[in-house]
Amino acid sequence: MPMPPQAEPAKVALAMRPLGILGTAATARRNVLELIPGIATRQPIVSGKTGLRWHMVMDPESLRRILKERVDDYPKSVTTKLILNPAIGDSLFVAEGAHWRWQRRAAAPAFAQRHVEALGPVMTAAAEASCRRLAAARGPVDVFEETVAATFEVISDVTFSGDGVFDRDAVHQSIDAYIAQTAKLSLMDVIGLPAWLPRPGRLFSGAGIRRMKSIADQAIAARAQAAQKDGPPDLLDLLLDAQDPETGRAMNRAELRDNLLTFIVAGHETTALTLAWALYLMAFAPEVQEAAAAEARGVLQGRAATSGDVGVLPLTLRIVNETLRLYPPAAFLSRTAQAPDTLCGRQVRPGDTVMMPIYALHRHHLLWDRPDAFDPDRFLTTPDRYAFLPFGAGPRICIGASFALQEAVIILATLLSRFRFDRIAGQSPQPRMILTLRPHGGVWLTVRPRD
Ligand code: MNH
Repeated sequence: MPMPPQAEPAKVALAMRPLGILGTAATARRNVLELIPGIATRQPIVSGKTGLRWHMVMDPESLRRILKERVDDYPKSVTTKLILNPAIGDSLFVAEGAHWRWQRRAAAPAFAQRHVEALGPVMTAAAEASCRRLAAARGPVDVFEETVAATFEVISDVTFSGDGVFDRDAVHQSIDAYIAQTAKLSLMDVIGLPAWLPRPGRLFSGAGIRRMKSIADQAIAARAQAAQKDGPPDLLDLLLDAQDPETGRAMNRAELRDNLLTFIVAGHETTALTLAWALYLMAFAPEVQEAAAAEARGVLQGRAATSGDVGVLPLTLRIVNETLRLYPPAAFLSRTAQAPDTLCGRQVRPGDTVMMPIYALHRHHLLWDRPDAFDPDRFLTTPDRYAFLPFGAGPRICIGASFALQEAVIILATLLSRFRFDRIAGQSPQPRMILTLRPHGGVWLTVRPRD
């Protein structure tokens, strides 16, 4: 049955009036994104005080200053580190200064274009496996659950490929439990809500994390002892060989493990979300889905996509970019200012929290035409560099961006070439931020094979 057309895909109800401290706490528990004032999509900066002084910055020039020109004055927020430290130590994602720099230099070659391309077959195999699961499904499918399965397969294969000791399910469960337990409280701290307000789940048990670490440790030890392994080098091989080109320092076992876990945590749910929101948008805009399916079928002729196809699937890539604009998985980045500064004429003091609500930046009325509408063709022209920040920018830009884009295009094109995805009446995912921007309620779609 045809669905009545809807003007805009799912969006967050931004705050239309000041929330006060208790209102802020209640909202933060439900959905951190609802703390963003509606005016953040119309003004370049919004400042306030909820215990701490904070600024939400949506002005591209100021974002360039924070992320690039004065990056040392704006380290990642204290809270970001508190949340992530127990799981991933002082790895690449959270380290600062010299300790960050040498890890970045050491890890960079592993994410160079030719290595990412060499990992293509793992992504193609995951796309094939996903097609097999979808072909066997009866009735509605939560495609987010499916894309998480696919991207977790990719990330575990490229980190611990061929290691029997690596227990995928156990690691996956530990990560999920950790995120569920720690995430919601995080933003309450970022905006400086008083400590007496109850935080959900503060007293989480570290058992899951200890288990995850010990599984990774065993896999690393096994690999370090193993003789030559078959196939192209994976991320573990590359990190085992990695050295800081300037100092020659290599990673010790704990640093290796923390960084591999960082890649697993940072690299699978984000890409799964991109794919799930993209499939939701395809069901929402069937004409775009038909065009993308035609593109994929023309290029692939029945086979699954490979890294070599990414350059000849331009509509698929535009869809991925437009999905990252409307539903950026990292919807909210934050920093703690170290030095006095002026942003958009506002005074910033040391200790102020500087938030970059990527969700609001990507739907800003001064930067985008019809910002809430789904229109992949807006990416026929390149947007302002600092108006589109799904992967951040500057020296701390996502190290896995081209890995993620290649993976998303390979899996999306393969799925669209073989299946049609349709909405189900009454089912619409709500974007909610729990560390990442997730579809609350899942993305339930009907999935039908194409002849
Ligand atoms: Mn990723 C940093 C988004 C996929 C590993 N990632 C970042 C940042 C954003 C981001 C935004 C910068 C955060 C900040 O400045 O505060 N990452 C994404 C998105 C996807 C993604 C939207 C998928 C889509 N990321 C991946 C993949 C990997 C990965 C895949 C690895 C396999 N990301 C990282 C690491 C960092 C990072 C590591 C930290 C880099 C640094 O600080 O030097």
